[in-house]
Amino acid sequence: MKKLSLALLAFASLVPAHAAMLTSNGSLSASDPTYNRVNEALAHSGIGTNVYYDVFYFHTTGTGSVRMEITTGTFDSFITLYQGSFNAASPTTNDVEADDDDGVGSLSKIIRSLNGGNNYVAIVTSFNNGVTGNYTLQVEGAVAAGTQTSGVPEPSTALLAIPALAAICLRGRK
Ligand SMILES: [Ca+2]
Ligand SMILES: [Ca+2]
Repeated sequence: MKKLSLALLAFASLVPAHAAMLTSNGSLSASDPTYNRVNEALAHSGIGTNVYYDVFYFHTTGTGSVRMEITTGTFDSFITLYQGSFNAASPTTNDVEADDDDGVGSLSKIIRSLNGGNNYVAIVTSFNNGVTGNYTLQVEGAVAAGTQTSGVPEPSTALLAIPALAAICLRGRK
């Protein structure tokens, strides 16, 4: 019993103190703004030239790996990570990484080590133009929900923080 407790304590000390999972159930709809998304090479896409998009803000509470994933979706999703701020009129400014299909099926996932204390913006959109549908976005790591930091026209959809420590422990993720 004592050994088990010590082992748990030792393991718990390896988990980042502020590990959290932010979850948002959202949708791309005809009332969302559109823009010309980037491609995975972070250049202007010649395909997704007029895609609906949603904006999510978060900041890092520590340095470490962060997973940004569309875990459920009714369409071929595309996600882009920006550091600092996002401007739909200049989508190649501040873009850090973009992904089309690294998640399940045609869904998107980015896993990237991020420095603590920075503001980030995740843009959820579609691969093709004119696509609408529901999705779930998860952002997991040393993160906290952020607020709008620049003159982005669309209000941020709320990210809900769900205590993820137990889930992280159970799964033994890094
Ligand atoms: Ca939306
Ligand atoms: Ca995709």
